[in-house]
Amino acid sequence: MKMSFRWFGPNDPITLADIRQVPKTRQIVGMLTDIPVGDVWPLTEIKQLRDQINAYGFELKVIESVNIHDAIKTGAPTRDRYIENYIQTIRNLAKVGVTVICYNFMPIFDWIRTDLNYPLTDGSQSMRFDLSKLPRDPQVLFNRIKASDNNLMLPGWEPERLAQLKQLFKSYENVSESDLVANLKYFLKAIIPVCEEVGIQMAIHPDDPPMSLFGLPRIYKNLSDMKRIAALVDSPYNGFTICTGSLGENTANDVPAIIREFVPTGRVPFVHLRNIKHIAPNVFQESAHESSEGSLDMYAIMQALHDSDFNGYARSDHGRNIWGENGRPGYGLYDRAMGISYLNGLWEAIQKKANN
Ligand SMILES: [Mn+2]
Repeated sequence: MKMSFRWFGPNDPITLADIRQVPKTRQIVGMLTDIPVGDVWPLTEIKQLRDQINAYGFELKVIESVNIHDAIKTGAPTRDRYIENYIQTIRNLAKVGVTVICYNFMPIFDWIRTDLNYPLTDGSQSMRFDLSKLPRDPQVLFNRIKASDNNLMLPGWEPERLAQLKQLFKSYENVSESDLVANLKYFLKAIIPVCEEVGIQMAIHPDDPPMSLFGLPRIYKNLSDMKRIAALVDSPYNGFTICTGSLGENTANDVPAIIREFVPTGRVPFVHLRNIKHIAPNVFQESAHESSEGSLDMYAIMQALHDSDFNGYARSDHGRNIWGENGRPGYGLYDRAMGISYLNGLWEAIQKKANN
């Protein structure tokens, strides 16, 4: 397991010098934040990013995310142009040594929470989802999210794109779940041969939360969805990100079992490790990583990864805002760093026990 840390580039209040002090973490999960969704990522900018990251002794092997234009997801006539752009971005990323691209195929919103700075009883703040608090009008949710982003760009909530929210929703009006699957297949059929050629594994991220909201279709919610996606293009380059939090948000999902079934297939190059606490049906909040703090058994999850010989990239996922840090919701420094130490501790113990 190669532990990594997600970094949002030079505008991230967390610096590479900060991250360098997190033990046993030598990978940066990077992205370019200033490229409009659908445009080609220029090679010069990618090289610049890699050089910045290398200068601090980190590797850049994983990109999260290269987001997918809605024309591809809706199957609009313009999609081929955006797929061509995506292929060029894949080629450019391969040139600097990237081997994994995390992406998602969620309509309009990358992820949804109803509260980004929910006060926990210990004085920290975390993200929370409560279905009963979801406004009927997505614009109201967007305004609420914008108002609580601590003035930091939130991935997947780009104001330029979401300014056209009504129009975006209209473009999905006739897109059913099976249409969305067919559109994913069309996209994968076009890009996976290039991925095979240049050695980049695609890793789709689960829907977050794994349920339909605002009437939008969702296609990566559970194990059977994974089997369906895997069969669309039968190639190890058509891979998955297993996000323990996103999948764990549905209590019916057995996350260690999903790991045990899918990691041995070689289709999982990237894992997001976080805990969530179920409060009531359709109400959860993001907790500290420790098993005792949430509803997921992180020890069982790490054991499942170990037993499946997981050798890919992992990162601690969303943390709380603690110790007065006013960071990007989910992406502060302190709690993610503590999460890494905990996860590395579990991993070391599991490894030593197995080798005895
Ligand atoms: Mn995730």
